[in-house]
Amino acid sequence: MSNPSVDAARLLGRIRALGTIGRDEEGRLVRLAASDAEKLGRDQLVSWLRDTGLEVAVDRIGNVFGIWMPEGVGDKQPLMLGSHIDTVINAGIYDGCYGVLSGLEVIEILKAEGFAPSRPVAVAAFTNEEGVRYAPDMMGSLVYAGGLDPDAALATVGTDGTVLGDELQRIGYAGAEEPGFLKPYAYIELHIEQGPVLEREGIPVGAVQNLQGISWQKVTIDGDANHAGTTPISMRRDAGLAAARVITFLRDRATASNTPTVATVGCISFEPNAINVIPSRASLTVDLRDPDEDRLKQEEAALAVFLDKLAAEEQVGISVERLARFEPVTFDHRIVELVEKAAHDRSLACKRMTSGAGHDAQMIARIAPTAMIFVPSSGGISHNPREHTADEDLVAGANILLDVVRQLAWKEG
Ligand code: HGY
Ligand code: MN
Ligand code: MN
Repeated sequence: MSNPSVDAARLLGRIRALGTIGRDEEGRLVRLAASDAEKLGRDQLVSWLRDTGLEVAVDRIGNVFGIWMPEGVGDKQPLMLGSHIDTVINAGIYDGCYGVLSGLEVIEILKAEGFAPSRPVAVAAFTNEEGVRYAPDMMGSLVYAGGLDPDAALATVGTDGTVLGDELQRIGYAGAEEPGFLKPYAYIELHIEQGPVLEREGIPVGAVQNLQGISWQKVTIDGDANHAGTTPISMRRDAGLAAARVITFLRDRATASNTPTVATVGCISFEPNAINVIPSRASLTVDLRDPDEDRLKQEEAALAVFLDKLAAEEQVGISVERLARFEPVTFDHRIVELVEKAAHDRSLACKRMTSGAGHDAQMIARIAPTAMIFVPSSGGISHNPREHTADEDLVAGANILLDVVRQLAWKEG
């Protein structure tokens, strides 16, 4: 069987085209889950899925599937590819979209080449992978994998006060299928690395063997509003100061730890948020990650102890709400080895690695053998409009996905 390759122009063209959809008035890419902007992206994807002759299905949490179901294989579990097309705020154009569009491209090229699959092949775009509007992240794939009740997920209230289920109805993507309706034979996700490792080592392909644990918490600090000019420092119950101490505590601890632990305060807000008023309330989010579950638990425990101490010292009230918690995941070594072999057969260097970012693969690994393929991120930058991957790396990654899919799901036509 000849070694087909993807249609580079078609794949790159679709990535760029999807990247133009969901821009705000400042030109930023903001395709938040179940928003009007994301609806436009979903509609474009569905149009491409239909143009490729795939059956389109949408489940109750809005996960979108394009399914290739040739004659005679309908009784087999499908091989599933995919990722997500929702984005963060002011995003790059590759995160998630690259994996969905490469999955579509792989199916399209194999159909065109006349291959007869031994099983159906589906490409998925999972709802709310980013978790920016509705927590937790990877929500659509988590529900799909049975890790979160669909009705509970649909009832989630977003940072903007909207309810996910209402928004999915409103944009026309509250589907009928029960999440989990297709039980994958295996799942492979192609994604940009979003970190600096592959580029720094000059390696074009990452065979992702595991993914680190994630802990998301919202911390609310309550002090007293008071006059910025008249209130002596000794009399202040300053929620803003306390919030700043949380941020420096997390950074100092991560820096001193000599471990892969990372900590991020990505959101912070003050009330009443006035230049001459000592903040009465500070709300902040804490994102802790570590490949080792015990260490991640230790970091969570250390933060809890620090918050108690801080509350006493600053005479503030502190409450914590858990937003997401996912343990580290190890992927299927057989698929990881297929990725390595596919890279070798195309004379591409390949490195086994850990994913620092969360991905839908982390959830689907609960119900099927799963692995990921990474390609380099220029400067290790992601969740940023400067996110970039060289065209040749994008095409090489899609060809690795193509080869792994052929290994897993095809007999020659
Ligand atoms: O948070 C993450 O790692 C992913 O981008 N949702
Ligand atoms: Mn992603
Ligand atoms: Mn992301």
